[in-house]
Amino acid sequence: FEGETHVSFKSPFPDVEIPNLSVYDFLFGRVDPADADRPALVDGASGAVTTYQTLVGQIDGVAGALAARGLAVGEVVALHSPNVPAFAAVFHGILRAGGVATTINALYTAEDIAKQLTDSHAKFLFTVSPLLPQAKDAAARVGIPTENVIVLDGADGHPSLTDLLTEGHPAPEVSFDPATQLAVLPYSSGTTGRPKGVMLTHRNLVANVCQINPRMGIGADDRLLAVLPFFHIYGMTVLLNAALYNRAALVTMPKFDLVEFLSIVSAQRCTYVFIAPPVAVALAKHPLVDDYDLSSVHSVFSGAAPLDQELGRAVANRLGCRVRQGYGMSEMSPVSHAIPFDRDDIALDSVGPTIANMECKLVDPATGQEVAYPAEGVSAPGELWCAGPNIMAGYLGNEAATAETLDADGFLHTGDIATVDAEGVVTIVDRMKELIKYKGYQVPPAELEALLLTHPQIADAAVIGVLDDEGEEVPKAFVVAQPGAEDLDEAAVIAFVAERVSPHKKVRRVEFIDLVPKSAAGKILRKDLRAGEARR
Ligand code: AYL
Repeated sequence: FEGETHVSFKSPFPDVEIPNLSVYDFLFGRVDPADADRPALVDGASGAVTTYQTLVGQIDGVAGALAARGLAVGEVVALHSPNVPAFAAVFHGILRAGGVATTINALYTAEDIAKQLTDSHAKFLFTVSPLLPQAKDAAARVGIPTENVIVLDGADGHPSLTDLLTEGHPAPEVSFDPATQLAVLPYSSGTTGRPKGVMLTHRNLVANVCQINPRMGIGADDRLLAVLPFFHIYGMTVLLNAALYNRAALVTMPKFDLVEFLSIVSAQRCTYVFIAPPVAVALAKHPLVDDYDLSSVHSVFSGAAPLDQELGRAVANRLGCRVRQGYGMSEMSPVSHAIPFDRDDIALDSVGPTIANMECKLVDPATGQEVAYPAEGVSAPGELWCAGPNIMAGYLGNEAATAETLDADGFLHTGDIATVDAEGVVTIVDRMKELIKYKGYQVPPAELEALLLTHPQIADAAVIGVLDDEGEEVPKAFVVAQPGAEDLDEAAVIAFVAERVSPHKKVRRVEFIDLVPKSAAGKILRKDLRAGEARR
């Protein structure tokens, strides 16, 4: 057969060297004295600056305080906070002490938090006072004592970050192998089921910064707008780690609000703005944008969900800046593809070439055959499989899910359908896995389906992502009502879910059906539900 050879494709870029260092040694092992007074973090709202020297002092202090409280190498610490400057000190302090940071979505309910604390075996929980009610509730459920719940900005009965730092413990001497030692445990539902702990090593995180760095064009004079959450892998690697590696400044915003966003970008003279696609809609279309001086911005970078080409172009034209797109997955630390900053010729609806040190293939999900790499033009579509030094070690305590996702040759099966052109530029064309993305956040349908089934008037349910009028993905529930359930309507189903989940996981569309389509093995046939949507 044709196409049996030369089916996998390597990054078009030369391999980069990945130093065998811990994340701390890689980022902060040598801070040039000339960089010590540069701003590392700027609080967007107040303008308060944390310099590199101050940051490193705080990281050491947090590491020392955790070690003094008995944290051992490999133990897990949860970090539950929106983007505030102190996030960086705590995150890197945990890693500096040899701890593993499990970052928790700031939107989560107490139940979501408790699940992650239990699954990850977290010993400490860092949070902020506005999130304390749900954090406290979760900590109590899993038995984390009050003195181990540290509230960054302080709260009665809890240690604060200032308390930890004034104890003045030096950073502990720890030794571990960066290639195997876990650094972080973000949660992702992957291709199927509930959220799982994604085991990323120090090497995974160091590698991904080295792999993307030559393509991002981040310099020490850049001021990056950090509204994308550091608790999610996009913010963690592309903002927190890549920016600090380059001695750039991170301008933090705890949550998105258009007016605040525009004011901060303009007042702080941000140069590089990182967004998910819904923000691009506002930047391209909202009249308010004209009221602000955004001339400092040279680049907008979008990732986490598909960017529409026209929309990307409209942002570039309106702001007079570059627009680029990246693609990846928590399980890849996360970036595998990005349009390089210095390439204006690559279509904006593509995700660019494969980054350095990676190899990919496309596999036809129907036949399991590898799709031939095109001599010219564009390949047939196939599931994107990726291998490289940024691929996770596996899912925590879940060998079955790990084996389903990571094959014996080291390829991660992304669950996304892509094509590749003769130059190696990849375009994501579809998603075959269950996962729904709402504003770039993960929504695992399995979680919503299980919740819907707890409703006494619901006999069966299936959830998929559908596009709303703006072309944004939203969760839709297909519901089979119990016989005689007369007052169960769309509003009732939406309200039932909304009362029990964090806002990004709300069901936003409901359709009543007679039977959920299932395979002989009982698997929901999401393809059939999606095909029904497409026919409307
Ligand atoms: P997770 N286009 C289409 N789908 C995308 C894109 C994109 N550009 N980026 C992410 N996805 C979807 O773990 C895709 O289905 O990581 C993928 O499997 O929350 C899933 O989101 C992974 O969701 C960057 C900046 C990557 C961000 C990221 C995304 C991290 C999101 C590279 O430069």
